[in-house]
Amino acid sequence: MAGQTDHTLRGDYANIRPDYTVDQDYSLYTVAEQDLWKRLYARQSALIPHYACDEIIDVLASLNLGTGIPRFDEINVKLIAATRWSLVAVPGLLPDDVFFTHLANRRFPVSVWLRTPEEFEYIVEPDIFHDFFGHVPLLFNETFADYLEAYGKGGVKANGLNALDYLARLYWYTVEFGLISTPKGLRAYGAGILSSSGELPYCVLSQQPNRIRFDLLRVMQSNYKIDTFQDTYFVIDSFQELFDATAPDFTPYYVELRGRPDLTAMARLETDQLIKV
Ligand code: HBI
Ligand code: FE
Repeated sequence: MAGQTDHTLRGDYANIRPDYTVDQDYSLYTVAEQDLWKRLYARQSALIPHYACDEIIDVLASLNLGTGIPRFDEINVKLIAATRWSLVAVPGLLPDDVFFTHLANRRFPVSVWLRTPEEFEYIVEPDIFHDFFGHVPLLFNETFADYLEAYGKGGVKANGLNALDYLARLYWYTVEFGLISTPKGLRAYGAGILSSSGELPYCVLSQQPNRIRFDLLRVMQSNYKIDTFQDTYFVIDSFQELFDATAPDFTPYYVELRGRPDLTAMARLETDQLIKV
């Protein structure tokens, strides 16, 4: 999950290492939390076949996450073998520079805590269910895994160029809320969508939101909202397209963006290639 939180952070930051990682102490999860995980998993996996892209459907089937809260070290054996990424346990949201540095080293930060039953339908901050169910499957896709490493390296650089807002938008409209065109129609690949019961059908079926062909500068120019369904989704044709679009050095893009007005999440431009559902 991206987006900053203006209240005190959820999670226990008392025992973090210098890189903000902690240990996943599996014995701390209660029977009630194991049950909540299974209910969350059952709810989302019923929606996945209809609305998620095949890459996610196939990996989820292979990971068998439905039997209980996953053990990071067990998943890491498979993940490292697949794409050389690994999961690191964290207490929750990390400072941008820490987060980017992990991504730049093919480490994905996963929160160790699970939401409360009252948050079954919706949660603002990334809990272990959002991070695992939403983000982990695509880390097994080589092209997306390379994109995310390149994104992290770009983030480390952007930090110095005071361009984090632009990169946060790119993360939001791809990693968190991205859509992809497939022969079966539009499908979701963004983690914020995949872990949401309401937004997963909404993002590909509703007439309400804009759906715009992915354009890097257009994405980085666009604001977003963190606590409602999206007003706009950006649609890629392939993960390769995403990787290629973000391969060049971003410095000239930041110069170009500073000359453009920020756009609201609902904005539409004459130059937008709108996609109808
Ligand atoms: N920290 N643990 C965690 N997970 C995130 O998704 C995350 C973060 N810190 C910063 C952040 N995301 C956003 O600023 C991204 O847009 C970079
Ligand atoms: Fe996320």
